Amino acid sequence: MGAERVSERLEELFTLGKPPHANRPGLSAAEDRAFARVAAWMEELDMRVERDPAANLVARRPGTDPDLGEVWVGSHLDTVPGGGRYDGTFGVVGALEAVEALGAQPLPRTVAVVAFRDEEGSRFGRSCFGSRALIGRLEPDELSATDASGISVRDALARSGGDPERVSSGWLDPRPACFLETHIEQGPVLERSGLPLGVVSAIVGVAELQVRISGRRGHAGTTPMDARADALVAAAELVDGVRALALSIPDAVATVGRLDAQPGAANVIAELAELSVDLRSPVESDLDELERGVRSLAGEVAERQGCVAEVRRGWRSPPTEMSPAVRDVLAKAVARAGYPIKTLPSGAGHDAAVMAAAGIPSAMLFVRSLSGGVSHSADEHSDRRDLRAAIQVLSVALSRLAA
Ligand code: HGY
Ligand code: MN
Ligand code: MN
Repeated sequence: MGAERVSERLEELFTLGKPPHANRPGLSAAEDRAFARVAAWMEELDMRVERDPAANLVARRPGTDPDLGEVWVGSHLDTVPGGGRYDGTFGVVGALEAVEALGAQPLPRTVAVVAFRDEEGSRFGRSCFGSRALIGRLEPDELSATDASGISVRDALARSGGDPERVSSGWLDPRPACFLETHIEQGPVLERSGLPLGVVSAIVGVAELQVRISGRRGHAGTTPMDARADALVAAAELVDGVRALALSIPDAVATVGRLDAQPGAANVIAELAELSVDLRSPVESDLDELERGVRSLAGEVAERQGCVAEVRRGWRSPPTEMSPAVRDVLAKAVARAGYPIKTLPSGAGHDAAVMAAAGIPSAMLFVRSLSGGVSHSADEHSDRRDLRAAIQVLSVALSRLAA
């Protein structure tokens, strides 16, 4: 029971998407398989399992007083390409374990375990699809966005059992009383501190941009160097400039994770370069400065190379404080389990930031990531004893919040 079963389940889900690492893109058949397995585990707990219009899973352990706001706990089941065993997945599988550890004690509030769809956003370019849909924050063009093979969110959502006609309206009624998410830290702080658990103070602000640089296609051999409009050269200058911009702002980070050049032939000058730019800062004004900087830089480098740049914002989540009241319940549960209380910010984005943005008091419990905190990698690893500690603390916190 407990951490042993959680580790087995994490391993089983890990193999659902072409090992040797996890590949469960949002709204994909692999993510669907993970959702089906988790739904079965929820049903084994006699929970009332529902799928909402975003194809999120919500499983309820009924409380004795249905008029009281529900306590929600959960995370996501999708992964980045080549992801690990724990990111998101532990937050759902561990939550089920924590609910089971509640036993049969009657609690006034219903406890709901939620698995959100497509938190990573790797496939369609926007993060937290499932939780944003829940709170009614999808972008106007969200359903028409397509993946690299031209499949739209609308079609993928329908295939995954969601309802494209109802997904844009939001359905946060009745509103949960609070939301808890347990997640691996994905960083080195807890490991360096020698601590198994941490309570998150705030979640970093994230802005996801897409940059499109248009140049002029030409022959690699016959086009003089001073007669080119090379989109890939402009993109290369932009990648370097984005890095320099982040280095100039304390605590900011910026990443160009994807760069596609067309036509992508060795002997043709690139006519088009498309880049993803992921910007993060714990300070809202710095996130604004980062975004302004990227926009002006894109224009400059494009002009220098005789190209044209377009910058589009995919999604933005402001820096988000966690609820002091819910954090305090978590902290007391950590202390009661005999661990020091370590508070730390999250450099990763999470569904908890979306829930908090909707005004739902939210908090996060971090589990130590080992190996320097490596994540978004098959090398992601957390110790079974730390998982056990997180499940124990989460269960105590749930029993307090549902009382
Ligand atoms: O990118 C993130 O911070 C999260 O893993 N989606
Ligand atoms: Mn992630
Ligand atoms: Mn995650």
